[in-house]
This record gives sequence, C-alpha cells and structure tokens, in this order.
Amino acid sequence: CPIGVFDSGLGGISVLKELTKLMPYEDFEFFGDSKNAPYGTKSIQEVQELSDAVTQHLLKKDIKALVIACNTATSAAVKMLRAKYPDLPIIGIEPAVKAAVDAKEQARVVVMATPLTLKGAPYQNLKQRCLPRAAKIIDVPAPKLVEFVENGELNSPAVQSYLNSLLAAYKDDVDTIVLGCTHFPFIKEALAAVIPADVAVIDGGAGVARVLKSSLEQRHLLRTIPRQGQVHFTNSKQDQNEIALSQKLFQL
Ligand code: DGN
Repeated sequence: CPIGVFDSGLGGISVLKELTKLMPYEDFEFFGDSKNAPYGTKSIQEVQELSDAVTQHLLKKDIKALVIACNTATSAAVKMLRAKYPDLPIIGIEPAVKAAVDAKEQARVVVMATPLTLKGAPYQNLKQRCLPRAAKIIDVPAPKLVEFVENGELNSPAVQSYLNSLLAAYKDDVDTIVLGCTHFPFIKEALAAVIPADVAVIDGGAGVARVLKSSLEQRHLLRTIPRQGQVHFTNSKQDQNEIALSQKLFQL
C-alpha cells in the first residue's frame, strides 16, 4: 500500500522529497489541493472540511499512513483527523521552532508561515514552550510566497523584493529563520540572496520523515525489501500543467 501525502497545493512536495530520500522503497500518493489553495487564509472549519475530503479521497487509494505535508492543515485539522480515523497513522508538520532553539543558545528566531498557522493555538503553545530558551521569536506571515510557488515562480526579482520587504527590519538581528510552511523551502535561493550568509534556514521536512519512518517501523509497516518505490501525483485542479509543475518541483 502507498503512503498518502497531501498539501493545500504543491508546497508539500518539499516534504515528499525528504520522505522518498529516507524511505526509497515506499510508494507515495501525493495529492495537491491546488483548486482550494491557499488554506492559509481560510477559517479553521473550512480547512478541517477540506482536509477531511482529501483524506477520504486518499483512503480510497488504500493508503497505509497519511502525511499532512502542510503546516496550516496540521494546525487546523490533525486532531480532528486522528479522532475520526483512529486506525490510520497520521503524521503532521509544525514550524521547526524547537529545533531552532535547541541548535543555539539564546537564538534570535524569525518564523515565517501562513497567517492561520501563526495565529493557531498549536503554534502559539509551541512558541510559549520555546520562548524561555530563546532571545526572541518573531512571527512573520508570508502568504504571498505560497502564490509564487503555486505559479512556479521560485526566484524572481518579485520574490526577492517581497522577501526583502518582509525581512528588512529583522534580517540583521536574527540568527535563524524557520520556514514554517511547506511551500517555502522552494524559495530558499531567493531567500539566500536577501539575508546575511550566516543566518541558518531550517524547515521541518526531514523531521517529519524520521517520525513517519519510526511510526511505520513500530507498526511493522515499513518496506525493507529493496525496490524502487513509485511516486504518483494527483491534483484537484485536474490540469496537466499542475502535474508537470509537481514533477518539476520534485526533481529540483
Ligand atoms: N503549504 C501550506 C503550509 O505548510 O502551511 C500552506 C499553503 C497555504 O495554503 N497557504
């Protein structure tokens, strides 16, 4: 059986890359809900309904586990989905703030994510737990980056000037930037062009892959016989361009 992975669009492909790197023998079924993107500016209830519809769609493909490769959908819907599908292992993603404060004493951290993720109780609680060990944690909503990535625009003057406008006030007084949205790893090059070279940029993709692997191992669901796993893309937009862009992002 494949592992289901979904995002409100194509950003989750940055997580999918980490999953296939760590678990190359597994098959993956990726669903991008681009028709309904962005989730990051919707209400919690809307995101829950959309996430449930995607989960039901993926369950029809006989998935053995589900990865919510979207910080926004995790924040709004992981609890509800786990309660509704108790037999399905469900792994979510959250901004890697803990990794940031663990890596450096008195870290000065900027967290970039969607407005919904930053406002949500799961992130706010995480931040409160991390704050005593950090010098500061600054939230920077960056919803437009999602649109850029959905359009395949990863490193243009427009992306760089948007990043510059968001970060100008902080970039010289920060040592770590947390990419708290799965679209954002795709704009890393543009980001590197506008921040000082010694600022660390981290995301939660590799951590999700480790959590999924150990969850599959515990349940004896991990494939161990060497084989080339398959990755299959579908998208709610039903447009060949979306699939072509998905494949392109996956190959980057
Ligand atoms: N990729 C999603 C995330 O990680 O939060 C957000 C995309 C969106 O719908 N705004």
